[in-house]
Amino acid sequence: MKILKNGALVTPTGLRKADLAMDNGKIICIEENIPAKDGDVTVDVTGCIVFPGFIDGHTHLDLNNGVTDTADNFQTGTLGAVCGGTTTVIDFATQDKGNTLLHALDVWKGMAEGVSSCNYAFHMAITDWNERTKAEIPVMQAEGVTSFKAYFAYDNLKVTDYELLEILEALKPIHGTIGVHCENGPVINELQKRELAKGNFGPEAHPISRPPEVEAEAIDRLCWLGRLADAPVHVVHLSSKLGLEEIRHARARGQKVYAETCPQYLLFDDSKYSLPNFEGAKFVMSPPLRKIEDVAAIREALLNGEIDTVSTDHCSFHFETQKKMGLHDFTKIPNGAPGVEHRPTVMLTAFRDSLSYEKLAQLMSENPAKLFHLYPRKGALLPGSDADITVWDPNRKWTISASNQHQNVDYTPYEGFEASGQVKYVYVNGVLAVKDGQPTGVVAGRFVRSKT
Ligand code: DUC
Ligand code: ZN
Ligand code: ZN
Repeated sequence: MKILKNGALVTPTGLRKADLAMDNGKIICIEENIPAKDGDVTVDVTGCIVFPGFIDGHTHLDLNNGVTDTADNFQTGTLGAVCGGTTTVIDFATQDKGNTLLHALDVWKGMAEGVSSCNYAFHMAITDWNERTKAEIPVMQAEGVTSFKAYFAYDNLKVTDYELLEILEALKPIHGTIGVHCENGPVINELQKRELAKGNFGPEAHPISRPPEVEAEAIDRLCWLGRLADAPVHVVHLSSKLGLEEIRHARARGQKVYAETCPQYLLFDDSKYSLPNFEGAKFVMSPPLRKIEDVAAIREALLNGEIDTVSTDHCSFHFETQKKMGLHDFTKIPNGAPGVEHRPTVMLTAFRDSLSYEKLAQLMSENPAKLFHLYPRKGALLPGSDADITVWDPNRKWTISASNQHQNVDYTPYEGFEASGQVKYVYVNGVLAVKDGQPTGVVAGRFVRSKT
């Protein structure tokens, strides 16, 4: 057995000073003063906070966006994840048009298997809705995939409103979850053309072509379709005050609406797009960064308990060789930014005075585990749960930089961020994967089946 001694444990019932014993990949017990027997390994974690391993419910690893591949594949992305304290990523397996969901799942499992330093589960992105796809919904459930994704934007990915209604209805018998990318794609296509016609080719035009109204309109549409289907809905990467107001309206009329946001929408505003030397391209993601008032509104919603999960939308592209594909046309800048390695550090630092450790554990571990049907196997320090554990030393100071990150990308949006605290140990299925912030070299990640 391994015994973590004298930590402050973030348990589902609150912070508790205790020891934690693990064996065979599971948490065995949590008690004061667990005695060590012959052969047991004890690790003193005095002064540290012991979290259930963090879960990033929104990553895009090994994704081809139609033009280029993400900088991070499963090997590098999960290495970055685990070094930052994330023990499970939930990535998006994406259906090819004309192909099956099962095929997409096989492809994504093949990319992740044997190379992942943290655990992985999948959301299945539905891009081709038809009778065959519909018949595969129970097949996905049997395969351990109960969470789905749909897009209202991106011509190659998006479904129609009526298709989304049918998808919501088809997921009800399996109690599936669906996260939706809420932006009005056809309107964005035209707004982009307008900006280009005006001679606006730089990253500053990106947020103008995707204003908050196109997010709010799509959130509103999703909510009404959810009501028509009598089904809960999940808004991913909420970025704007207008979008938040639509969620409030739907909740006020009694609907179940889950909301995810990401650290970038809590920390940065759209002034980043005016950085010199094309640096704004580093922040070209969709939805875009918003105005200061939006950042304040999303922060307030986080503190009020209106946000369920904080994940990253990690979708990394190198600045020099990939982001610069859009040097003369902002619509050609690959959309997305890295974040999987730094979310826990950034959140635990930025909100250390305003959110409790318990609340941060809910946002980054417990709630994604519950929403995506992995709880209590994941997302909790409880006897019987998987031994996915992140030991956080709140007293270490360090500075985030591309030069000290493990994810495979030539920049980080958090360059220069002064962190209060650092990941000390990370256990993945009971195996020590990170020591003093550095990887041990063990590749212990496994596919995690979700179960409704
Ligand atoms: N937006 C998405 O919808 N997906 C990946 C990256 C991004 O910026
Ligand atoms: Zn999205
Ligand atoms: Zn995404």
